[in-house]
Amino acid sequence: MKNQWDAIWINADIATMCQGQAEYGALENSAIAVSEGRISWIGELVELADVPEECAAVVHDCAGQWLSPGLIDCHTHLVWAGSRIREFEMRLQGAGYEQLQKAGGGILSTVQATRSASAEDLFVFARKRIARLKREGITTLEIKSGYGLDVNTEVKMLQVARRLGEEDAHLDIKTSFLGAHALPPEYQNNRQGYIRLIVEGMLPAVAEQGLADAVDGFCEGIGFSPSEIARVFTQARKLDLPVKLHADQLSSLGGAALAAEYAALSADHLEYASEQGISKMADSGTVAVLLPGAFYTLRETQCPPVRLFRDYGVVMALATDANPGSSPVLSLLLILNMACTLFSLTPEEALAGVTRNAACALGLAGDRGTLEVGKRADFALWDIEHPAELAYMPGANPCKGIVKDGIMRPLA
Ligand code: DI6
Ligand code: FE
Repeated sequence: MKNQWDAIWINADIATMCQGQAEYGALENSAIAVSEGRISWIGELVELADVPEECAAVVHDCAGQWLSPGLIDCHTHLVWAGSRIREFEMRLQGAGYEQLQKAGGGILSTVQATRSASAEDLFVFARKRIARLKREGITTLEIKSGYGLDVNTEVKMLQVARRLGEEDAHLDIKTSFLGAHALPPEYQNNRQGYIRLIVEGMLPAVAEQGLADAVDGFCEGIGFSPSEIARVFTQARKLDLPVKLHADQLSSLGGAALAAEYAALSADHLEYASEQGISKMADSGTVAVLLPGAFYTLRETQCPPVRLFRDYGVVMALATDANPGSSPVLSLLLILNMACTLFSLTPEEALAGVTRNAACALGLAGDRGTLEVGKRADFALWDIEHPAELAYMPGANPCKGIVKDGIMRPLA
């Protein structure tokens, strides 16, 4: 059939990231065809039934470049106002992250600025950050609320995150409601009251307006206890929202096990996760999202238990954790490098962490994260000799283009 496909990319080496095949699921001298935004054919060029011009309406010659699935940043806090530069300087002079938080700085200083900012300002600030991330081949990202801590500002943040996705044809955005991020100043002596506000006020409002794709929490000494998070998660599940958790980042509170009990999509950070918690994550299929940008910024010394994740078959994803305090990182490729250098992931594990496994962490594995027939035609083009280079040379940015929903998009 002539022109059975909308477009085809030929002369590419393709890291499909499909499991159980060659390293990186690699196909050399290959082609990928798309129709109506989905992958309709993928294989070696010699297997094409006809010359490319007869197969598809548009032919793109990749001239030997590599293709990979569009990258996915599955954990960010990209919507915020204000500046934490002073805090950065104070930390360099020895102040601790937890100490600054307890003194009313840290997350709470961003809360104050975010409450005061207009939705329009928040949108403009976040769009600029996203433009930087996108240059490195990102086609899907997640954004959390959590700098509002009152009903109106949490709703405002999530509306901004939704609008960022709606107004950008090159990018899909998933949102997470993170009301349980910190105790706001007006509830300093009323923890139970704040949890009640989340459960009875914020969650129903967010669910009713369809503003969140998942519910997150910060289970930590400076955040919320496992029993407080459990109340939030119970309500989330009642409202049919999946959960995820900032777990065991700075101390071992049993966050990994708690996340698993609620069949969380992911548990994130996990430096202090216990073997028992990891075993439960394996049973519940909860993804371990590792965030080396926060580990690096806070000069942590305890690495996440990568060997145990491998032994138990817990899938590992990677993300920037882009936020103004603990991970002011706007490069996902730098995160690949950090994951290899700091946490000893292999470059292949690192790339799987921002493609196949990041899709799992967002509940999108059936739709994206690997290049195979039927999945979304989201991919990135790279000027590299081998996919390991994506983790090898921070700052190099070899991204030459993005295809989103089957359409070539110029790099910003
Ligand atoms: N863990 C983090 O790494 C960020 N939030 C969280 O729960 C930090 C957010 C911030 O410092 O502004
Ligand atoms: Fe985070």
